[in-house]
This record gives sequence, C-alpha cells and structure tokens, in this order.
Amino acid sequence: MRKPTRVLRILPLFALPVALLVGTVSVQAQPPAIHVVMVDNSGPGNPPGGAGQGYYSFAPQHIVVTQGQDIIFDNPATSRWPHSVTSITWSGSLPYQTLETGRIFDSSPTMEELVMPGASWALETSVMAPGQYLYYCNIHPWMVGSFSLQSAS
Ligand SMILES: [Cu+2]
Repeated sequence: MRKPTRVLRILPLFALPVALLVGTVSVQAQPPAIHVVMVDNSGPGNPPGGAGQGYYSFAPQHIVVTQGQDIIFDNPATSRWPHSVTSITWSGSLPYQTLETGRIFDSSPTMEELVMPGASWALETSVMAPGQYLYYCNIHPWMVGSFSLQSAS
C-alpha cells in the first residue's frame, strides 16, 4: 500500500492559515450591512390613541447601498404585526404598465415566512443589477420603501 497518509496529515497545517487569510480578505472587502427598521406603531410600546398610532413604514424610507452590501430589515420585538419586504417592479410600456410584486425579491412568499416581531430578514444585493428598487409590505400595502443600488466597481 502507498503512503498518502503523510500528505493528509500535513494538509491541515497549510489549510488553516489559508482559510484565515481568505476569511479576513472577504470580510474587509464586504461593506457593512445597512439596517432598515419596520416601523409598526401599533405595538405595545405605543398605547392606543398615542401619536403615530397605526402608522406603518420602513425607516429610512430610502437608502443608497453598494452591490454586495446586505440590507437587513428588522421587525422590532415591540411590533404588533409581522411584515414582508416584497419587490415592486413593472412591465410593459406607457401608458399601460403592469405592476408586479415579489418578482425580484420577497422575504415572505408564504404566510409562514412573514418577518415576525423580533425577527429580521437580509437582502443580499451582490447578484442584483445596479438601479432603483421599490418594495412594500404585502400585509400593509401603504408601507413602501426604496433603495438605490450602486455598482461595486
Ligand atoms: Cu406590514
């Protein structure tokens, strides 16, 4: 029998420093994630009749991100309701454009996947084309937000 065992024993000694180096480089290359809060003023922290009661939104409502920069949508634990982050796009040409929802991204294609109070959902932008993006919450359609995605190069 030949002796490949010697090579296998030495391999981890080289693999570990290389893995650490690659990990360090990729962390440095990736810009920090940006957080968007799902604002739900019907939560217990906002008593009935309080200012802003029933006001739902994404905050900030518009952000500028760079390709590869994750957008993390946070539904605070104090929220009363789940929410979704569902893309709005359009097809056709003026004056009869048709709006489409959830075609580019959707945090919650099913009810079980809604972003519950205390949970977050991350949108990875690395594979998306630069441009303007619009989204809404499909439970509260007046919750609308947008972002500009800039090229990484
Ligand atoms: Cu909502």
